[in-house]
Amino acid sequence: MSVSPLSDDTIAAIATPAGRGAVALLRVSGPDALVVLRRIAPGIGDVQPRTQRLAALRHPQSGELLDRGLVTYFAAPASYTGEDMLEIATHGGVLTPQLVLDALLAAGARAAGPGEFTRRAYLNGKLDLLQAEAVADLIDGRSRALHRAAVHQMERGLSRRVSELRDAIIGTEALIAYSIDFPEEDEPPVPPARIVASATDVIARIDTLLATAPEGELLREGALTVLAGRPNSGKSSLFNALLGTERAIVTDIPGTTRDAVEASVSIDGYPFRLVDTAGLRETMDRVEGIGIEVARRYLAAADLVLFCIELGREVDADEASFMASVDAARLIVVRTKSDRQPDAAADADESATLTATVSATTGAGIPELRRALLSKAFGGILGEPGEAPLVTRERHARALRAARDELAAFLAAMDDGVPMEFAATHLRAAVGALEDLVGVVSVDDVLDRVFGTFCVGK
Ligand SMILES: Nc1nc2c(ncn2[C@@H]2O[C@H](COP(=O)(O)OP(=O)(O)OP(=O)(O)O)[C@@H](O)[C@H]2O)c(=O)[nH]1
Ligand SMILES: [Mg+2]
Repeated sequence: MSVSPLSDDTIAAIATPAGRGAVALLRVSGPDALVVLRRIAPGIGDVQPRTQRLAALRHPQSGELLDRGLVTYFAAPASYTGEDMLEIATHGGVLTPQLVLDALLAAGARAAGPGEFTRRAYLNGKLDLLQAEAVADLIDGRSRALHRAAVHQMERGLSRRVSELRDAIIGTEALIAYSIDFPEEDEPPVPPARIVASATDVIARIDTLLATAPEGELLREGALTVLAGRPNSGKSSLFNALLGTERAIVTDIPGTTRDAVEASVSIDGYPFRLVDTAGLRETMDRVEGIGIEVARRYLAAADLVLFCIELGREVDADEASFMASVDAARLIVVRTKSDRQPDAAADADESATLTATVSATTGAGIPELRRALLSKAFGGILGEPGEAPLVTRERHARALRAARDELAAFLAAMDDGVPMEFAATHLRAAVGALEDLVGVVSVDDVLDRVFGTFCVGK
């Protein structure tokens, strides 16, 4: 963990969102927290750490009474940031918290930037970088699955796993150092095969973690699931059935949906972004043509494509070529309106393509389709969040891949007969990549990226 001198200024922010509410919370952190407090609450008297005091909050210059608030003081280092901190609960609303913040600024505090409290917590060793990101995910997360992953990460699940990998590589370095120290021995004290096996094992463990990355990253935005198919094939009806509300317009007129309609839905706590689109066909209608263009753009970005074809209708050449153009891992063919064809069976599935048969009208097949969506989008990590660490950010995947590449380069160098002490520079680099990931060494631009997206007051 990095050690840095404590900040010399004192920051303040409103930590709760603006708007009507019973209570708002302001936070102050830094060496002058108590000085600032005494200027806005001159009558507060003796302030003990971790006890609350009701205080009259006043503007330090005019002395005007702004509110009565509940003040809690946390003495450094036993606080969220590791610095002297105040939490001041005032009445909510738009004006009161803002006036109290103005008073804090007039009393010598500086307005905090986004994520600055958590940044200080990180710099003071209260959190590592992965935990700080988990705080952001807890705040931003909209799905239960991301929430579970974030709680697990805040409890150091991922940090612990990465530290174990780092320790294993350092162990391999130690084996090498030991071998180099005994150059005269006939038999090397540590067989090279053992060193190779140890590095190979770490690669396998990194790969296990990396395998969660594509799905882990989907937890944040949701799996983009695009409904496509010919006009009138039942896309909007299916969209509504999956959402459980009549969101998209349904008529028997082909070409009803003109623009893409997007909605978020959670299936068993896993997030999906469902998109209903204009039916795909050749058209002279300009508006419909633009809608079809939009549909194609969504399709290019889709994580999953639900391709709708009425049950019992022959698949035509355009549909066949569309299906061939989407890779099977992303494609689910949905045979729709099954209630109209009680006797028809979906064609035998000759390809690897997954087929579902549904009726939006009766709801038949919808639970099965939801399960298919879930396992296609999140199959690799279902049930994982909260139990095993997940890679939920591109930053994590990049660092793990860098570490993996260095380990592979180490093995290749060993294979080429490069002297161990030179090959070992790759191990150092692999350790460095993992340390960047947890934030053992702090690189300013990494910090800016991590904390820049926070809200003020966190
Ligand atoms: N019986 C029955 N009719 C359905 C079902 N799903 C859709 N329909 C009917 O099929 C017609 C077209 O449905 P939509 O959902 O608007 O089809 P679409 O693919 O969105 O059509 P466009 O937006 O024009 O491309 C409507 O008359 C729906 O009532 C179903 O499961 N059963
Ligand atoms: Mg439609």
